[in-house]
Amino acid sequence: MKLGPTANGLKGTIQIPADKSISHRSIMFGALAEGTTTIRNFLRGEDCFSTLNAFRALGVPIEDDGETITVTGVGFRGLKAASGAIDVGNSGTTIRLMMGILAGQPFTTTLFGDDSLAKRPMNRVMLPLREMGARLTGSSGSEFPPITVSGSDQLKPIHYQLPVASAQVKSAVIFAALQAQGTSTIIEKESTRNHTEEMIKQFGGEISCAKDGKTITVTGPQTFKAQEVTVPGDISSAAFFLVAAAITADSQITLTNVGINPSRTGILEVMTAMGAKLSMLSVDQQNQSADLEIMTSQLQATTISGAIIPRLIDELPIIALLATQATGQTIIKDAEELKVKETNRIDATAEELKKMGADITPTEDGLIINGPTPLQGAAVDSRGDHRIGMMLAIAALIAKGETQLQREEAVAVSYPEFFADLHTLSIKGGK
Ligand code: SPQ
Repeated sequence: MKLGPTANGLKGTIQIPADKSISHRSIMFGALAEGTTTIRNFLRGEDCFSTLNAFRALGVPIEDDGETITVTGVGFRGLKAASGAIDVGNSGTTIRLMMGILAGQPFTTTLFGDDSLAKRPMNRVMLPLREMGARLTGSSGSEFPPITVSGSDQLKPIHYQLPVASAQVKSAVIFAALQAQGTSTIIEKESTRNHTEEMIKQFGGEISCAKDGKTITVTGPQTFKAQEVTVPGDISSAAFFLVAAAITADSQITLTNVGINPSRTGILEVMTAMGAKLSMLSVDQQNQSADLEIMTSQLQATTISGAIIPRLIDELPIIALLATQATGQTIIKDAEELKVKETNRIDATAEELKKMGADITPTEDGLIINGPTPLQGAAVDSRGDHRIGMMLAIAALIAKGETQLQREEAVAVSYPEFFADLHTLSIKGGK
């Protein structure tokens, strides 16, 4: 796909698509609840359809009228063995959270995905689930998908200290603990997104989180009651346009209904610290959402490390682009988890942005970026990673000359309307 610089900046208002993490979990909790759950504003991205189809394969009736998803819950004891292996595509969230759910089921399931998923580490989930009594094996004895889960309806509770800061590992262990006999304690390395915990409460279950924010206690077995869920917009998708408006001249945009769960808002803190003219309007505390307004900004470099990293982990590629336009040296560290995402996002970000002239150096656990640096159009590649693809499309807006983006279709994993929204903001001045 050919992309060029914006002529007159970005203007207008768009509604950001639904949160991917919450959309996955709303199908899961709907399936595991008793009664009929309705999901409005479900993310119509490929990853979330992987979860939806996986639960259909496990015997859960799910209707989609194009607007609302209706899940007829079967409860933890109502899932049925699938007739074949389940394809979860590109979705790490689907495979890891489902491993936790399937660990407590008295049948065997095989989960597989695309070439990218086949390289993502699964020991982080398999080890605690084995300790709880489930049998899990990876491809040819490895830790990589396809993963075969032979569950047990006699799971033991666990006391588990997470070796990595990962909401997916935490969630998988929580899903297994909800089916175990007794009380499990899960201790996080750093606090990560808490959508699983929030949804347990929303669906009538119980889970407690100690004041330190890192120690979770959950007692099984539990049952859930069906709910009406409305998914807020995804701050990880909003991030691309927040950065786009901040770094392009003559821009002022508003992104409506963006989720502002505090476990996800690290990007807003970093952008504000860097000098971005960013304001939060119409805050809806009940639904944890707000409209975000942003305009062209003078940016200063910063250092990003420690506890904030899990609160902006998926935004680091687009933050790296932001840093190429900030004055001074930006240092990103403690982000080694980026190496095991859909691509090695440390290498992918550095190598692709270097092709456009950025001064960016990969390190063992992050990136060092010097700015401001003018970018030039180049032939760049999403490498099949949706977040790398969207970051490069935003880079093209400020690059001199034409950018040729390869494998742009990867954006459909989390943001199918991305190019349409980009067009709306660049050409038409908003919907
Ligand atoms: O689902 P997937 O492919 O793992 O998605 C990513 C993404 O960029 O969309 C990561 F590649 O987001 C993860 C996120 O990085 C979604 C997620 C969740 O919904 O629980 C948690 C994070 O992953 P992790 O490994 O830190 O738990």
